[in-house]
Amino acid sequence: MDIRAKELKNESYIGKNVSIKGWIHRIRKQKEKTFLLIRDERGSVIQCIIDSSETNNLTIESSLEIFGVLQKDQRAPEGGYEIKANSIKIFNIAKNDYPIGEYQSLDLLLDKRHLAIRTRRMTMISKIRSSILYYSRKWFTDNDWIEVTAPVIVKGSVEGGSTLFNLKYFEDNVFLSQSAQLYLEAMIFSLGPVWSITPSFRAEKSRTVRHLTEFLHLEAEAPWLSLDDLLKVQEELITFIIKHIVQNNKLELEFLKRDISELEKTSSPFDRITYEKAIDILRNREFKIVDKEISRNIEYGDDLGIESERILTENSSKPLFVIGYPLKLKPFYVKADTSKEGLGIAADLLAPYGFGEITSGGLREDNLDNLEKRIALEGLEKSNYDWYLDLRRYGSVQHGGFGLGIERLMRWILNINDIKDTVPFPRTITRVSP
Ligand code: AMO
Repeated sequence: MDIRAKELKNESYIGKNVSIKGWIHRIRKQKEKTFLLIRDERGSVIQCIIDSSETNNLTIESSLEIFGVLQKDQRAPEGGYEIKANSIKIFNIAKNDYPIGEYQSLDLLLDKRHLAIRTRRMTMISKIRSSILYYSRKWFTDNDWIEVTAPVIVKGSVEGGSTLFNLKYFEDNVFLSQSAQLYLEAMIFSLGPVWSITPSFRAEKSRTVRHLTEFLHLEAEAPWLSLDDLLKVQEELITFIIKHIVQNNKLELEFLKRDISELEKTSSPFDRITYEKAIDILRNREFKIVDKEISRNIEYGDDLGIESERILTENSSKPLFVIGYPLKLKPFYVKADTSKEGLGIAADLLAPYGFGEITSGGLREDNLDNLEKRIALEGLEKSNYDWYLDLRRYGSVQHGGFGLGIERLMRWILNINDIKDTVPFPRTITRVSP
């Protein structure tokens, strides 16, 4: 009987002939007996005991199939089950210099990422990543949003020129997409509420624990909604994802030592404050920013950054919407709030416990003249946005959407500090390999 370790650890198999395929995760040789910890293809482990005479050439990460009888022994790790082996079939004897061990520098683990992803921690993280994608898709499908895809090779910037990656495209110069938003906006006219999940690219020059140069971007856009509707969509989506992760990924969360009670506090509605209130809180805390190499108190008009966002949510257990940023801090497409001079109808969502921004969104400028002015004001090349302006020329309607960084969401859900750990092959300013 060939099944995975997790299913094998079951009373009903005790005394039966079983087999397991996998890799040698750990090996402990004694004179007569050798204890192998076998890791199966899903990252579960089971101890196998085998005569030492059979194991002379076995090395860490060798792949094999073990045949034997399942027995119970309290001393066996992770559940007290083990296989008393009577024969093995070898697929590959690994070279004996496997570079990943218990204590490694972070750099080596990243250099050898193609092997380091075999660690059980990375397996658990990847399984939760898969669940997050699954439940995102499920929420949108259940709520009648249509999944679309947008091109990644584009002519115009969405989120400002400073983080654009140039790409030589035959005789032309084009960019890697920073966001699918403008294309999603085009699709709401024939599909209504749409969403997509695509990689976005940002030439982020700073090294931080929350920036990648390539990240997975979940984006949604819908016609005729208000900012409040949009915040509700985000609340529902995120609470749905978390509720199901807590229910269905218990093993992984436990392995990662995630405090589930913290996640269970995520419920709608999330907290909300205005941008002005956020600045007031920070001013009361005498929060300083460095501006042209001079440190000064934060003021209205300043952007929020990693540290200020951390302060705003470090003691909260619920996510926090910061609403109504100054237009000058936001890209050209943000709709101006006619009731509040200089402010945009936009909101960022900050994760609790200081994890910082995980989504950004709002209503889009739907008036052609205003949008043309904003494009000119930002010094953008109008011809690259002519197609986008058509959306305002032909049947423009109030609409809005948001973008959520999957890796940012994972940092919070998994309580992981460094965003690189949320993705199997991270891309940063200094790393494009493996
Ligand atoms: P923004 O640029 O704020 O807005 O991005 C949206 C969300 O994407 C994530 N994110 C990142 N994640 C990892 N590494 C990065 N370098 C990175 N940059 C952004 C964050 C962020 O909240 N089009 C707008 C959204 C909209 O209004 O619909 C946009 O892209 O989680």
